[in-house]
This record gives sequence, structure tokens and C-alpha cells, in this order.
Amino acid sequence: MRDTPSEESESDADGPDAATDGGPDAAAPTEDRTFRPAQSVCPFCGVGCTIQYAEASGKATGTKGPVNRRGEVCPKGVAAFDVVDHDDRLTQPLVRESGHLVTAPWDEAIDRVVAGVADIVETHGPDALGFFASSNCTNEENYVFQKLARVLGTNNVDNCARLCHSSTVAAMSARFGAGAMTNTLDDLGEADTFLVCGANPAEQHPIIFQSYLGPALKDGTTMIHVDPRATATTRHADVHLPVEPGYDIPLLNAMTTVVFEEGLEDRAFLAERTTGVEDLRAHLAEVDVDANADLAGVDPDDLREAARTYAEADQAAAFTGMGMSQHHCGTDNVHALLNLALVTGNVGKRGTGVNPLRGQNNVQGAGDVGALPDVLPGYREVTDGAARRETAAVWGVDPPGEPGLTEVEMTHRFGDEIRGAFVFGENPAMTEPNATRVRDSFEKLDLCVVLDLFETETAEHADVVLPGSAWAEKSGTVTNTDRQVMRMRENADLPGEARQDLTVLTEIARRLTERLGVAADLAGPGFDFPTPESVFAELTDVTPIYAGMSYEGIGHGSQRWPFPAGADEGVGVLHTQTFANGEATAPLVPIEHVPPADDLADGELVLTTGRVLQHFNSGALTRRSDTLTRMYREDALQIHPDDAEARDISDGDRVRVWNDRKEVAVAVDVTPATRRGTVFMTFHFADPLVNALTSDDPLDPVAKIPEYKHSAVRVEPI
Ligand SMILES: Nc1nc2c(c(=O)[nH]1)N[C@H]1C(S)=C(S)[C@@H](COP(=O)(O)OP(=O)(O)OC[C@H]3O[C@@H](n4cnc5c(=O)[nH]c(N)nc54)[C@H](O)[C@@H]3O)O[C@H]1N2
Ligand SMILES: Nc1nc2c(c(=O)[nH]1)N[C@H]1C(S)=C(S)[C@@H](COP(=O)(O)OP(=O)(O)OC[C@H]3O[C@@H](n4cnc5c(=O)[nH]c(N)nc54)[C@H](O)[C@@H]3O)O[C@H]1N2
Ligand code: SF4
Ligand SMILES: [Mo]
Repeated sequence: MRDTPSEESESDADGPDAATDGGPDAAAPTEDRTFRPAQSVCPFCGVGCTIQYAEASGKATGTKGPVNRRGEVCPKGVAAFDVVDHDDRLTQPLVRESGHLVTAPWDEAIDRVVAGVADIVETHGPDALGFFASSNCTNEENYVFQKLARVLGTNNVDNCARLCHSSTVAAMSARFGAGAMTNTLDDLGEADTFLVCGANPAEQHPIIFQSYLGPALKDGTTMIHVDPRATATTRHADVHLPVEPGYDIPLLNAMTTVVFEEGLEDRAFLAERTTGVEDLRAHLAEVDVDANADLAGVDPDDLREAARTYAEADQAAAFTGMGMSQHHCGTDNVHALLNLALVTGNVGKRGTGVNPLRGQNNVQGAGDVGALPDVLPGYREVTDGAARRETAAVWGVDPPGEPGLTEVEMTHRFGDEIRGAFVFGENPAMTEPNATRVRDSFEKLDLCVVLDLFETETAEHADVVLPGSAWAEKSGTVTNTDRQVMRMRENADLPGEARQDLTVLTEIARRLTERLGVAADLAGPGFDFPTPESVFAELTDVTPIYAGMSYEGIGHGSQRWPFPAGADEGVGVLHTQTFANGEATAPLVPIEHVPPADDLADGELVLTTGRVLQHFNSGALTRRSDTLTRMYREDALQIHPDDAEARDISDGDRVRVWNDRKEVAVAVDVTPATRRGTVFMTFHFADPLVNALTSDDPLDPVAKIPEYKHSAVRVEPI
């Protein structure tokens, strides 16, 4: 915890009901708006840099915060106001009339939502609803959203952590009892070795890379980078293992085999803190390191050197990203990494651990406060009767006891079991796999409600579109990648008739629970929360890992979970004496290679997808920023020179990229940065829509995460 004693008294009248909702003649967003600086949190990645309005430039500027101590920010942070004040902002509710979205008064829009949802519950039951929560929105908003789903009687609530680190969380929870970063940004700088697997922090977590990893690398920390492409991160690496997409298990198993073969395992740690070492050793005795390196497409000597460097370090820290998690074997990928970390004793100490770099500014928090189908707030399983009873004691209503559906499972059932969807701050029509199927399935719903800032690709399928509040217009808390809860504060009024997300959600919840006769059973405030702070007070009551936190305690600093009631501060390094599940030991688990599901036919290439520095996810925000768009205007297919030459393709040519699912057209960037046989595109653009090419079947069997990193495609000049 880092408290800032100089907390000013703040008007927490900045609650949802104190929101300035514009009148019926509300103007375009750029007119008549008041901006004022107040420390908030960047709306983009999970690093959690603090920013505020800068009067001089009209842009955002960094403030000295718990993570960005010197007030540093990346280009996206600077551009964060471009989206707040954009002409495309939704300023009035929209409803569908004769096939078209037309503006409507709030009363009418909310009436439609309430009538539509109530009708579905009464006709088909609450499990015919699907709630898509928002990793881009606050803990308070997500808490209210999942409470609404559960009070109505369904656990069908998920957020795009599903598409992101759900596999990591599944593997780490199974072994350690917690899925979050084991360590803190502060102590990770002490590591002698960084092992970065399937992540590109130089572009995706730029301030972590610059301010935490960078200084350590300058001081001599060695970095091993496992990525099929040479990226901005690789430039700082000592060893690059350009793994074939989908072959991390053979690579990591071979590294652990080298550790055993060369006697580099941590015997004391294995004896005291693990079980199952003999089974793992027997399994790895069958592994031929050279053959596995060959299968993974990396040099066996480099792989051996990487294994030695990691195992011989006093402190070695692993970082894991989407290259590991977003596979149909994502959970097993992370299990293979956990074996390596445990065998070398790199868990439960400063400068070590397994550290998932989290996605959006509140993807960690959305899960923490229960926006997941299998757990209540605080990761307490919905199947755990005691957890349900304790939650019900605060809510007055029992949450349902059967796990709900995940995001992709929900869209698979649209028009079938799922009749209505409420999409809050997500853009699944662009970001879910097999986008053509997703878009068709949205059309099968009886009711689709979208609460967003823009008329997104998903809003095109909605019956009701509600204009919400952007980051700079709201207050509340978000939880960053290393478990620090920070406060957002209002820097601007709302544009036009847009309303606070929290106001919209609580209003819908009040009206729906009234209409469905549940309101009378609600205990405490029910959904009558006067401020975000009053939501936080309730959520700390039902979220044991947040129990001791308060707005006052957070101030301009942060409080880190786990933060039990009565504690003075949160816990930094996890699993030091015992694991988070209370066990002294974690199991070692033999992991078999799982071949990619998309077989490669002759002439096909592997398409892997990901991100660039200048854009964010579906691009709903960053594509609307002039500054960021000038820096990165359109998508490009990275292709190796040999693959380009074989197809008679030159740099800058336009090509068609296609498979059984769809075809897209894109310009090429011919570069040796990507490995031979592997091509790369981002998913930031509506055209080319890369997710038209990705697969939604099979999903990872445990986490239900889709395969975004391995699709067979053909590439031809146009
Ligand atoms: N600039 C920017 N920053 C962001 C985001 C953004 O959109 N833009 N999004 C945020 C979100 S939601 C998230 S989840 C994080 C994600 O952050 P990252 O995990 O860094 O994201 P990706 O670029 O999807 O994937 C990382 C790397 O995995 C590599 N890779 C592909 N296939 C494989 C494979 O099979 N094995 C291995 N080992 N590597 C592979 C890719 O080449 C890529 O360089 O970033 C967050 N930060
Ligand atoms: N091919 C491919 N696809 C991927 C991935 C990949 O690597 N490759 N990565 C996956 C991952 S890791 C993720 S996390 C998902 C991301 O998928 P999404 O969450 O669907 O993507 P975002 O662009 O972050 O969507 C955020 C939406 O919320 C809205 N929004 C932002 N702030 C607010 C707010 O304060 N209030 C309201 N009401 N709305 C707001 C934005 O306008 C936008 O429409 O994409 C996944 N899809
Ligand atoms: S590193 Fe992430 S949180 Fe920090 S300014 Fe950039 S996008 Fe925002
Ligand atoms: Mo993500």
C-alpha cells in the first residue's frame, strides 16, 4: 500500500445521482463542457498510470501516481481526452424502430429495456439472459452489474477477461489458489532474469517496461523472450526463442527437462513447497530436448542457454501474456510455465513468480468483484454454499448456485437458450472469434441492450443503445495488474444527455427488481446507491480480499489486495509461507503437448494476432484519436521475406488473406521480424476484420478461452 497523506477533501457528491444529465436540447460533445483537472486513472491498459486534464494543452497529462511515480505516460495516455470530447460520442439514447436506430428520450429507452428483460425472464427464465460486463469500467459499476444478474437469478455474467487471461487464472488458481500476479512491480525489478513468454510489454505495458523492467535491464538483468516475432521487447532481450505459434508446451517442457538433466532444480523448495516431483521427473525423462526444440522451431542451444540462465539466477521472474493464454491449450501452456517456476524455486520470493500482465485498466477488478460466471465477488465459487449464504446476508437475495455461461458460450447460444443480452462497455462483434458467426448470432436475439460511448460495431445489432460516461466523466475505483486499487475522479461533465454508467445500471436494476417482484426482498440499499463510494462500502463487505479498503484509505495512492479487514496494508508478494489456498505445497503436474487445432495444409501459413502500441483492442477509442491514427493509420500483415517471395508479394502490396471462415484484404509489411511460416495482424480495425478469420471451436476445455493465436490461412496477392 502506498498512501498519500495529502488527500484533499473531495466532493463525493460526484456520485451517480449528482451527475449532470444534459437537457433535451443537449449540444454536441465539444460545446459547453467544463473540464477540470483531478487525478484519475488512464482508461487503457492494466498498468494503471494516473492522469488528469491539462488545462494548457486540453490533453491528458500524467500525475505522480502509485505506478507512474514520476507522472510518466505513454502516447495512449496522452490521447485519452481525444475520445472524451469526440464528435462521435453518443449523446442521446437510441432505440430500434422499423429496423433503424433512432434517438429516443431516456424514459422510453429504459422502459424498453425493463419491459424486454422482464418479458424474457417471465417467459424463458433468468438463464435466458446474458450479461457482458466491462473490464474498461469501474469496480463499482461491475459490482452492480453482476449483482443485478444474480439478483435476477442468473450467473450468466462474464467479462472479456475470458478472452484474455482466463486460462492463466484457471491454471494459477488450481496450483496456487490465486490467479493474479504473484509479485509486485516494485520487487520484480530485483530479478536477475526475466522470462517473458508470449507478451510484448514494450508496446502493451509501456510504462511497466520503461519504468520497472528497463532500469533492471540496464543494471544487468538478463531477459529471455519467447515470441514468434521479434518485437520492441525483443530488442532488449539476451536470448530470443522465436517459438512456432502453439508450441510453448514442448518448449517449456524441454526447458524444465534441461533443469533436471543438469541438476539445476531447487531441491529444498521442491521438498518443502511442492508435491508430485517424481511424477513430473518421470514424465520429463521421456522428453528429448533436441526433438522438442525442433518441434517448437527454436535452436536447441538457445533453449538450453535460456533454461540455465533462468534456473541459475538467484531470482528469476516470469511474465506471461496472450501468446500463452489465447490458445485452445492456454491453461496447459501456463501449467507448463508453472512447472518450470516451481522446479527452480521461483515462487513466493521477491523478484520471482509468475506474473500475468493484465489487459484493460480494470480487467483485474472486474473479476475481483464477481463479473465472472463461476465465482461471486472475491473469487468465492458460486457452488460454495457458505459463500452464497454470506453474500445473500448482504443482498437479501440468494445468488444462484450453478455456474453460468462464459462469453463465447453465450454468443453460441444466442437465439437458443439465450434470448437477451446486455452488453456493457464491450465490443464483442469485433473482438470475439469467428466474427461473422458472432454478428449473425446477435441478430437472433429478442433483445440486445448496449451501454457504450459510441455507436460501435456491436451497437449496430442492438435494440436499445444507451449513452454512458467516459473515464474522465466518472468516479470510482479500478484495480491494476499488480492488484492495486486506485480511484478515478471526474475531470469533465457529461456530453449531451449521456448519463453516468452507474446511474444507468442502478436505475435499470431498481426498475427491473420492482417489476419482477424481487425489490421487496433486497436488503440494505438494494440498488439505491447514492454514490460510487456507497457501492464500494457494500462490495468490501462481500469481497473478502477487499475487506479492509476504503476510499479514504486509497486517497491519491492505492490499496493492494489481499487487504483483509483490520489490516494496515495489503499483501505484496503472494505465496511466501503458504499458497493463497492455505496449502503449504503446490502440485507439480505433467503436461502433454496439445497440437494446434487448425491443421496446416500445403501452402498455408499460421496467422497469429495481437496489438500495437498506438491502438487499443477493438479500436473503438483509439481509432477516433487523430494523434494515434496519425501514428498508426491502418493495419498491415507482417510476413517473412521468404514467404512473401514464394507468393510473389512485395512490401506494401495488398493481399487477400483467407480460410474457410472468411477472406480479408490488407497491405503487407515484409519483415524478417516474424518467423518463417507465421504472419501477424492486429485486431484493432473494423476493416480488415481479423476476427472473421479466427476460430471459436474448440475452446480451451477448462477456461473456455478461444484460439486467437493460431489460424491456418492462405495469403495471395490481389
Ligand atoms: N498498446 C496496447 N496495449 C494494450 C492493449 C492494446 O490493445 N494495445 N490491450 C491490453 C490488453 S486487453 C491485453 S490482454 C494486453 C495484452 O498484452 P500482450 O500479451 O503483450 O499482447 P499480444 O500482442 O496479444 O500478444 C503478445 C505476443 O504474443 C506473441 N505470440 C503469438 N503467438 C504466440 C505463441 O504461440 N507463443 C508465444 N510465446 N507467443 C506468441 C505475439 O507475437 C505478441 O508479440 O495488452 C493490454 N495493453
Ligand atoms: N484476434 C484477436 N482478438 C482478440 C484479442 C487478440 O489478441 N486477438 N484479444 C482479446 C482480448 S485480450 C480482449 S481483452 C478483448 C477486448 O475486447 P473488448 O472489451 O470487446 O474491446 P474494447 O475495445 O476494449 O471494448 C471496449 C468497449 O467499451 C467501450 N467503453 C470504454 N470505456 C467505457 C466506459 O467508461 N463506459 C462505457 N459504457 N463504455 C466504455 C468502448 O467504446 C468499447 O466499445 O479482445 C479479444 N479479442
Ligand atoms: S502504459 Fe497503459 S496505463 Fe500507462 S499511459 Fe500507457 S496505456 Fe495508459
Ligand atoms: Mo485483454
